[in-house]
Amino acid sequence: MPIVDHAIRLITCKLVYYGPGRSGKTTNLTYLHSALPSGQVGTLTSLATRRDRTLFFDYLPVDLGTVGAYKVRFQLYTVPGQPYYKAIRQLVLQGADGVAFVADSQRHRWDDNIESLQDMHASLAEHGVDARVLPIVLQYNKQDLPPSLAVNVADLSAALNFRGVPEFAADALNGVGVFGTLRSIGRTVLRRLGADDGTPAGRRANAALRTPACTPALELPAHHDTNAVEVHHAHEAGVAA
Ligand SMILES: Nc1nc2c(ncn2[C@@H]2O[C@H](COP(=O)(O)OP(=O)(O)OP(=O)(O)O)[C@@H](O)[C@H]2O)c(=O)[nH]1
Ligand SMILES: [Mg+2]
Repeated sequence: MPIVDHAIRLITCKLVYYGPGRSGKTTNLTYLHSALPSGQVGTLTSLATRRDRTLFFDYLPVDLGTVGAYKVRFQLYTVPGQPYYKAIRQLVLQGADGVAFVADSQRHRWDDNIESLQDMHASLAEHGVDARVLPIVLQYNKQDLPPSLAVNVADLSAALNFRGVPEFAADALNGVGVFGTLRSIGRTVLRRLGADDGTPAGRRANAALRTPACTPALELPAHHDTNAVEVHHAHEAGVAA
């Protein structure tokens, strides 16, 4: 659940980039760190092996404007994708308000994507999180590679997107689809926060976020995403950019 601090009017949300090893999770954060204005982005903390594999996690705080009178901060984490870091993945995933699943489009990674998605669902279930209500977006990364090496978006979607969540074609190395992915997951998380969860505390806490004027409009430079392809708009209807 996002943390809403009414005293300093700050909403903090945890977003986790999940996916198989070497799919490009760290590359997403590296791009965001280099492309966002310094006032919006904090220090990128990476705990990596000598060969640049994520060892524990990467962490990047980003401020993405305001919703109503509240400042919005996203704490972005990546999990280590290598199979034997399962316990660390579970730790990092705990308490996530939303997940960006970064799939590797390379043909030889087909099974790894499916396995990683299953692994994520199993971890969520183990912690009592209903994956059907947790905001998730899919990113099909490395779409810059030629068709001889990369699976096309339609086939990836058919295999991975059984929930019909928002999905993005990406080339994270060059930033294509990176902001689109973050904007989409961020908006979904904030909309969920603004939704009436039925509890008195939830109603009080979220009232400020439920007016039409508070439609989440996250401050991310649009021009970086001109080549981005959002494949579906399943959960995006009626939401301002
Ligand atoms: N061609 C291409 N290469 C990419 C893309 N994104 C990432 N890579 C490369 O893929 C490799 C792995 O990227 P990382 O971002 O370290 O992958 P990761 O998912 O963080 O990997 P783990 O930390 O081991 O889980 C690096 O060599 C990147 O340069 C992309 O969109 N296209
Ligand atoms: Mg990594």
